[in-house]
Amino acid sequence: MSKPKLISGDRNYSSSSLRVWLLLNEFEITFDETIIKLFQSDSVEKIAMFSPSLQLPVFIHDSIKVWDSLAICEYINETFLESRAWPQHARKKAVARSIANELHADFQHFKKDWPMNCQLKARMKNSSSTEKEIGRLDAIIYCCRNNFGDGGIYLFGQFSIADCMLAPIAVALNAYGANLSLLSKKYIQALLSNPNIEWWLEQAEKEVETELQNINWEKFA
Ligand SMILES: N[C@@H](CCC(=O)N[C@@H](CS)C(=O)NCC(=O)O)C(=O)O
Repeated sequence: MSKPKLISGDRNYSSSSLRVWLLLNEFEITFDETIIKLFQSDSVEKIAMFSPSLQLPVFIHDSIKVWDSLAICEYINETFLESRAWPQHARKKAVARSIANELHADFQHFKKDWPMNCQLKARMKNSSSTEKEIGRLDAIIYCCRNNFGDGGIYLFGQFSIADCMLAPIAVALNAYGANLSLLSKKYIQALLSNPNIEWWLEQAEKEVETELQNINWEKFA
């Protein structure tokens, strides 16, 4: 099988790229990577060379191009992993897929108000809509760990695509000091101690931060 290529955004900001990158690294799939810096005057032009949606990540394998993080994770799961990236049990798998899709499609207030920025340690102001979504995120983590977490530290015990989808959200929840249940906090600490995520965060720390407008945050004293 030929070596695939991932086109991703910079480590500090590209939440969707983290999801795919994490899956590839966790399952030790060899790949080449090109990183395009987001929020620059030429970012769109550079992304357009690879991505029909004008968004990253994009995954290129043989003559196949896949975009959108969850679609890429599914492609990797089918093509490289013989479906090992979802839980094997039908009930667990059904819930894991529901969670992954929900994390991908919903939480618009949270994603806007609490965007992943690996370099920030801040206390974010909450709107009631964001607060409600954080409550739902807490419930998702709590229920998965409580009902399906046996046999490992991840949402469904063993590492799965659901953890990839949650990873950038976990970075934000942790960085911005979300009020969560103990079980959810423990999971987030375990996920953020994953060596691949630690490596990503170290790399993000080294990137030059882009001046972003409209992020309403107060640095911890
Ligand atoms: N649904 C897409 C969302 C991708 C997305 O929002 N990508 C951002 C980076 S994380 C992007 O490419 N932004 C560049 C832009 O919008 O100009 C996915 O999950 O892959």
